[in-house]
Amino acid sequence: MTPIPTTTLSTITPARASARRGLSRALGALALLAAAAAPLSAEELRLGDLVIEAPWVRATPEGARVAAGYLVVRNTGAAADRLVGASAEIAGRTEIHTMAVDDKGVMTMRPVEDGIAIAPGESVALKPGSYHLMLMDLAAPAVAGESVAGSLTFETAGTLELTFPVRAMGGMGGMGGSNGAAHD
Ligand SMILES: [Cu+2]
Repeated sequence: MTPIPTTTLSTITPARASARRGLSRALGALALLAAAAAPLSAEELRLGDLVIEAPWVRATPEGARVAAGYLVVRNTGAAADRLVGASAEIAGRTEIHTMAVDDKGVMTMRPVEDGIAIAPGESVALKPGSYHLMLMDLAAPAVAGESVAGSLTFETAGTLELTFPVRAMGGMGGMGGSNGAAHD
């Protein structure tokens, strides 16, 4: 007679290990949920690979003809882009300006020719004393505490509609006081 083989049933139940994996998966999912639930800043906006942060417009005195707008653009992509245009509801037209010291040592501002380049991985700040949006031919003042609807247009990413909170900030940076004297 052939001997009956003794079958060894030493299979280890994987239940315990699988339970542990399940728990860590659940914890991971919870962490993801928590991250997703954290609200983005109301003043941070995304357009393709670009992140637009902290847009604002400086409040203008009564009768002012121009106002300045500021923001930061961060390029999280692998290709360069350019800020080439902007608009604001209170302005007849909006230009992109740069400030520089001329050969007489006077701080002046002028429109940038080909927009502002934003290299991949870099961010560019439009800020007092530097690049800024120039809201021209104002139809209404920029009032602190209110906001101004507008748009930004980028060469590659396209156009983003956004609102600029209006803030009364000090006159430093060459844009206060005789606000707009350098413009016609
Ligand atoms: Cu300007």
